Amino acid sequence: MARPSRPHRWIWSAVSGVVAAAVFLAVAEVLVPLTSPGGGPIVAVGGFVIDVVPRPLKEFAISTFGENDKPALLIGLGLAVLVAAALAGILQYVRRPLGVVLLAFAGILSLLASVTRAGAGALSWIPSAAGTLVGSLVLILLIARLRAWVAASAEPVPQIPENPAAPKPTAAVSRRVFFRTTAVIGTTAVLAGLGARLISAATSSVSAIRDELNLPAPRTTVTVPDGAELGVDGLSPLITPNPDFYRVDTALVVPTIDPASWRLVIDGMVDQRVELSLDDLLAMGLDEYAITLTCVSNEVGGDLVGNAIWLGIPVRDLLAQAGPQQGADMVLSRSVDGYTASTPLESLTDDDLDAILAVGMNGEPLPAEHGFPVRMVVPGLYGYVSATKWLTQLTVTTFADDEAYWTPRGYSAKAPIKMSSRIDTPRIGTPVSAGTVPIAGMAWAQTVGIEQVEVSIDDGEWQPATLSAPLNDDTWVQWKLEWDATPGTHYVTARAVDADGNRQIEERAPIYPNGSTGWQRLLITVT
Ligand SMILES: Nc1nc2c(c(=O)[nH]1)N[C@H]1C(S)=C(S)[C@@H](COP(=O)(O)O)O[C@H]1N2
Ligand SMILES: [Mo]
Repeated sequence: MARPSRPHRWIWSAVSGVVAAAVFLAVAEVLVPLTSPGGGPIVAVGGFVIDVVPRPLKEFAISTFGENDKPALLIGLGLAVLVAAALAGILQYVRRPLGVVLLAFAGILSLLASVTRAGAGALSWIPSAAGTLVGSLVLILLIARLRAWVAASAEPVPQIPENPAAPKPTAAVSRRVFFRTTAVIGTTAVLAGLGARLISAATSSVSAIRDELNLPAPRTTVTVPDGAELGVDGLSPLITPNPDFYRVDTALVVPTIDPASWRLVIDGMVDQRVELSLDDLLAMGLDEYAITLTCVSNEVGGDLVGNAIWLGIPVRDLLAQAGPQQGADMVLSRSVDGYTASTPLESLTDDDLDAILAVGMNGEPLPAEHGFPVRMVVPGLYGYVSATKWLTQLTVTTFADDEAYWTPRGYSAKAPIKMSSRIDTPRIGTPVSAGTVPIAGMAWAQTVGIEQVEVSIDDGEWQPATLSAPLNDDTWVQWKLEWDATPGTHYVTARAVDADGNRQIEERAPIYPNGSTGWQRLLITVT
């Protein structure tokens, strides 16, 4: 029996650290459903990271990973935990009790993230605290066993036991003890952690409740006019199906809200604080509204824009119940996860603007990722200043006194959507055959409407495109132009004009701080 060589000791101490971290997470996972239903240490730390990462990094994450930005964050976080855990094991081996100190430090960070999270309860500290305690004990135990094994390996292998009654543990025995302890604890942690996860997923009944929720029929519906779809291959549909609708938010896990206990509070500078249940809201009567939602992070030509038929109630009717007071100029809408948006009060009280609280999206209750049970949608304002999902509070206030989630992060407090147009087909990198090729796309100027879209080939004369029949001024329209494509490479550029006669801005602007501008220009190969 050889003494474990140095690399082996590094490896087994690192493994001990990883097992201790697994125990930490498993203990936390088991306790989360009992103590902090909003989510445990992983969600809290992930949420904390999302809130503190510098803006450019967040933009990089959205542009690199898109809709997968959250899985990417979780994988990154997982790798960081793995490295720190291995390090804690090695530290504990070479210099007791440094490994436990590192683990406790991580535990305190996760505890702080857990208790400061929006929606944290009085018991939210328990999973982190218990995980730290049990994880530390496991780390101490495993490293002690590893040391015993290493020490036993240093002894010469006894040929004839001098005192058979009390044999010293041999290297083989200590090795077995270490492996067995590590394997039993590691397996138990993985099974307990996964089991707790599965049970809580199976018993979280909100998706079942959502499936069964029967929303009242709308009093008025949206009529799609003839000619609203141009029927060009590769062109986005007029109404974006829910599964294809872009998703942007800071929520690492989608908040789950039981509609039976959901309340909307309207407070702040109001004559009377109002509190409504979902039934109160539904009893006000529902109507359908077609509104195109756009994200401030949408680059020229990007896909962070979608159009839905929302089922909802005008915000102005709700605000009227509370009575906004003189001097107020902003409504801070708040989500259950702490996210906030600042919307000009006048946009929400304007009789001619369909700012709504939506409960339905394209014929079904709001999908969980899109804000179930209630979200806000305001035509003409970027999502980050208007479209709060998982809504729970509307506070009437002023821009001078309050700011929303993105404001201290540098984005404008007020942000109307900028008119834009997009080429959906042909696509860059997908050559087309010479002959008649439809060029087609979408254009939007919410609240004003699109008057015209023009296309230029190889920077030549601007040609008017055919527009689809608009649903209303708050939604995008489709456009197309038949192009007599000749072999070679060609630049295709599109620009829009709104119903007020304003032309889409040519100058390129980045999404920061209040939305991109510029004309989309594609190089297309014709064969
Ligand atoms: N609670 C919450 N609501 C939110 C956000 C968020 O991060 N949290 N993001 C906003 C942004 S930036 C946009 S563009 C829209 C996107 O809505 P969608 O995900 O339904 O497309 O939601 C808005 N509402
Ligand atoms: Mo957004």
